[in-house]
Amino acid sequence: MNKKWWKEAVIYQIYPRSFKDTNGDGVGDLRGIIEKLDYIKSLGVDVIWLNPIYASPNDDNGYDISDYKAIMDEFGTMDDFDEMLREMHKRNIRLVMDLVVNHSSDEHRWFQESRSSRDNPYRDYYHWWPAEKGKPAPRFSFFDVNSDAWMYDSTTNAYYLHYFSRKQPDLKWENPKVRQEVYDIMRFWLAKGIDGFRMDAFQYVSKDTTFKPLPEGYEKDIIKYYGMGPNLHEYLQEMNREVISQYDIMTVAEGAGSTFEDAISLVDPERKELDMVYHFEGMDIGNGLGGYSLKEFKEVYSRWDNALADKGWLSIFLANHDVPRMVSKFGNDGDVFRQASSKMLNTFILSMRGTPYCYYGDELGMTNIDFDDISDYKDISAINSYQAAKEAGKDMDEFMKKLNFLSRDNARTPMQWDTTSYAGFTNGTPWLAVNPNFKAINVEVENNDPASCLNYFRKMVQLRKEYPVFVYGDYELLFPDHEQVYAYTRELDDEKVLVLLNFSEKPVKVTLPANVKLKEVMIDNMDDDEVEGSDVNLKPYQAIIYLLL
Ligand code: TEU
Ligand code: CA
Repeated sequence: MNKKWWKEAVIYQIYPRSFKDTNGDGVGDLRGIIEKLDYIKSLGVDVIWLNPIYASPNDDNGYDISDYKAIMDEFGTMDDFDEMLREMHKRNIRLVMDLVVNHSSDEHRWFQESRSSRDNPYRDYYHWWPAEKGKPAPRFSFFDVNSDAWMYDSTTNAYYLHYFSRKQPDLKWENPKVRQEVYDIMRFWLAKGIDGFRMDAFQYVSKDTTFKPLPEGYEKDIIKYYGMGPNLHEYLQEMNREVISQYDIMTVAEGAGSTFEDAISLVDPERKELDMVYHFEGMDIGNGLGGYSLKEFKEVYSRWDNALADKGWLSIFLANHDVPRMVSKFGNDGDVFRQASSKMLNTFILSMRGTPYCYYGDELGMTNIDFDDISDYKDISAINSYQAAKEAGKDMDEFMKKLNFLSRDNARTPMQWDTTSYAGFTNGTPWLAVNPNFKAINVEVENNDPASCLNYFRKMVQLRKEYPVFVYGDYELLFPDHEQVYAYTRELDDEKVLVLLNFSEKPVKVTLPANVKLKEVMIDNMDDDEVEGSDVNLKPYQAIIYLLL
């Protein structure tokens, strides 16, 4: 058992635009985060991961960076940043920043130079395809209306590559100067004392620069064709040698390739690359509108746990800024079951092997928002996919239903602090609508209610901290075919616990195997466990953890 602080940590993810606005412009800011640090500390979490706060024209809310060493004006100043970091460290909270270097903004100085002439010294910082060679073979773009990742630029009669929006040109990692620029950016923030990086879209940075045609249907398996390019490991090992290994930091890759071998290769400590990965398989479950299968959910989490049991480390999360709210997707956000199911899901996240991530607001049981008009949405991916669906003559009712459920804006609505206007997020007009349910779901109300989602979350974090079995213990799945209950044990030395989670709105009885002997309840989201011999009766969405004999 290889102990590490980042394995024992609980991470709290903040989408800064939506957390707390202190100057009335409707946009969250760094001073807002400073103001709320005592609240964050009260959750018991150890690390904050901040979505990008660098200078950006905000085509993709900060994931399009025009200056990696400056703070976005709307978010504050470098002095605010320095103060924020100091205040975090004072409270023993570490800071992990987003490192977005698969692409920059087209407004970054490098790109401005690069596009200005074919012999500019920065030309080779990006991928250019001279038009006299003909149109490059098609490449799918995540955010482009035309789904075309090659954008024609008349200044030099050439196409540039952008996997994301056309304002996010891909950096050319094959150029060693680009890599040195990235290391320089990393050192700049590390010198300030930050504690790690979340590496955005990192699996895509290395490319086969011949850009040959891809087989038909490749876009259905994009990670296989775009991910884990030929030199990725070489770049990571270089980055580790030159930067990462010089500091006591954590590094987490967004995306894990398309096989377990890929995932392990990124985080096998012997290879000296990164510390942990997160995969999309768990998050992609239930992306249809018909709900999801618990059996599949259990199978996916168990398979990933097994694959990384001996080497490497996983991130455990059910939500982030790119997907729906956890309780709306995997729980039940109706009035009756919202609280129970949200506590149940947090019990899951905080009792699995891997580092748990709590997305801001999920400690309160915040839900999806119900937008019905395209003008309500702010996310470039929503707006462009709407445009594309319309042009393709798709069924727009169906499209809007899907968007309503899956849109990234669902998870980006302002944090709900109290019952005053706009949930206490701002004195001005919020950049994105506040969820109308804020009067019931907010920090102030939940602080005062011992049975709230918030207070349960705090209790569950404390439990994880108290018992290392939750961090390091072996995981074993029980009843793999059960369609309502997710049950597993965690075991470390002579400590063994049983986690029972009813994922359904129906009561259910589980009969424990003869070798599982209950000692005592460690936590129960209903404070009411019902045991008869070897049977445990679970209420709808009940979550109980038992210490075993
Ligand atoms: O997202 C990248 C990402 O998650 C997807 O493109 C992913 O590769 C795809 O869904 C696989 O199915 C990151 C950020 O999280 C996101 O907010 C940014 O918009 C994006 O990068 C661009 O920087
Ligand atoms: Ca503000």
